[in-house]
Amino acid sequence: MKKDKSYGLGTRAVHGGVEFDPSTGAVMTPIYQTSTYAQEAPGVHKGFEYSRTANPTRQALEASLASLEGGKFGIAFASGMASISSLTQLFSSGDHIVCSDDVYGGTFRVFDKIYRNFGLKFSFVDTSDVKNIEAALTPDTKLLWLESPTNPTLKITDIAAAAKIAKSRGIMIGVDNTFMSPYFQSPLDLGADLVMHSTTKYIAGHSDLVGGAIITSDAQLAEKLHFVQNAAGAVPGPMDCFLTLRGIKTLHLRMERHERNAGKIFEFLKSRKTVKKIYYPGDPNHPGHDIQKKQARGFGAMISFDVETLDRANKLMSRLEIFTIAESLGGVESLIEHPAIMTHASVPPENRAALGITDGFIRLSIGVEDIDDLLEDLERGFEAI
Ligand code: P1T
Repeated sequence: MKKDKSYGLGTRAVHGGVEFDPSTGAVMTPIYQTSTYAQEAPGVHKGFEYSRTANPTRQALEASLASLEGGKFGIAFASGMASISSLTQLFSSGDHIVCSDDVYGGTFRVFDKIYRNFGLKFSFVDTSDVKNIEAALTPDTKLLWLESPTNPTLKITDIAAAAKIAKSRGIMIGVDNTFMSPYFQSPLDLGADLVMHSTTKYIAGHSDLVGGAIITSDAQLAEKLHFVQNAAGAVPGPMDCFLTLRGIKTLHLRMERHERNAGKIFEFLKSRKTVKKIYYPGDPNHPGHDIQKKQARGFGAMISFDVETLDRANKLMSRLEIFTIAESLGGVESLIEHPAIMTHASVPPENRAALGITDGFIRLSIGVEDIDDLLEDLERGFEAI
């Protein structure tokens, strides 16, 4: 299929980037489980030399991801973190990066604990108020890195407004679109230079692999990222690329169901007295609700809430039968987790406290199960507290 933005997202999910296998006509992209490729004579080959550099299954995935995000180039990596890390390797000692303050704990960790040691400088600011972005910029700022919604407090940043600020200063802007998936949000259309995904999550969708990708329409940037992809080598294997492609084919169906279930669960949580605070962009009282409505096509299926104490959080979580206590998100199954102990343990306690990630703070990734069963499960959990 032509990588044509005029096709709907569902059609692009099913067909985007996929060419029938030229040698057999296989409808599904084969798993080219090979590290190397025979050459007729030194330097005479069919475009593939070594699978770190290029692999047909990976190329199909990269084309599919580019199609989904409405970008020209997809560059796949071994994980979401490998994507962020590879991007960061484009910068040099002394460069400054402005990053949303509430990001996935691993993103904070790789910036703070690894790339700081290489002389990169970071400012973590609340980008949901774009004035804070402006205030954090320095003459050395090279990248503005946003998550919207953020993980785990689901803060919303006005991506178009942030892009305008970055563009006016010649600063690159990247958006981690993991929580929304390309189904709900298209940051490139809002002015971002690049979009990143942990494809581990909604894109692959079945909690059976770890992967990542960056999508851009900027040919120069894509070339630089391809260089890092090959030179540093954090590439995904063909089997994982195949599984991701397979997952993508139902992205639109899954996202609709994820979101519908999340809306019902939000209503349920609202009715519970023991819930002190709910974090969900679909909540009309969420401070970023209107921006979310303007810049995205839905609210996603991540909800966080606060039950005030660790004891309550533990009691609630351990009583559940369908929600599994586990890190990660975006798979078909519902997950529940405790960010302070689990996904965001690498964020210093004082930062967590400032963000509201308390000991009673719980994060849900709402799956695609039957909603009545999910509600009954939560009811069971709340009975315990
Ligand atoms: O796990 P990995 O594929 O390396 O992706 C890292 C990552 C990047 N960005 C966001 C927004 C993420 O949520 C993640 C991974 N997050 C979890 C594992 C989690 O439970 O939040």
